[in-house]
Amino acid sequence: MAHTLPPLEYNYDALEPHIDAQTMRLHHDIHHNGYVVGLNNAESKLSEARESGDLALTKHWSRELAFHGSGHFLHSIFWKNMGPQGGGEPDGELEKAIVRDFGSFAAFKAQFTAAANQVEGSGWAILACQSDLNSMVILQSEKHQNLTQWGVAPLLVLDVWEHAYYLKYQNRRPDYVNAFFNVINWNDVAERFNHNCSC
Ligand code: MN3
Repeated sequence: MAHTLPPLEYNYDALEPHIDAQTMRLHHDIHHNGYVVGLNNAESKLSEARESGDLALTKHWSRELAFHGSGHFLHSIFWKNMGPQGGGEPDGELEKAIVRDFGSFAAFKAQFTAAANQVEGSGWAILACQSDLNSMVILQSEKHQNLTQWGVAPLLVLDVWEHAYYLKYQNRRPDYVNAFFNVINWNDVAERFNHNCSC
């Protein structure tokens, strides 16, 4: 079944001044849509290969499947992780788990910020729960699919590809990362935590 671009649940300018409308429009409508098209294409090519029995390009299409699939799934979370009423700090069970696993919200924020700022090239900072450990972990990914652990469920993801911030922030990725904390929709993060984490 073909994947489709999920609509933004707020206006392009809803995250101003932290993330500008032009960046949101290009990022969602063009970049994210590119991953949806790429994922559908990879799935279709693999389906054709199974039918024909010609599996010579399986490595190529598996790489495409991982890259575009991870791009699609991470962006789908990213848009919902943000909102016009965002910012502040989490509460409830999510807050307790953050304090348990990282020491304090401030310590979590410092590590997540460093992870985002130190991604080499294009990638993401990711707060995830690791079901095998019953705990949360902060990961980096390069591109969309490299450097992950198996078994994690992403809860909070921050895109640090240049397309996510360059129009407004140019080379100042740390300013963009700081601004992201003003638009985090902690309710969405808490819902993912309650749904995915047994920890
Ligand atoms: Mn992106």
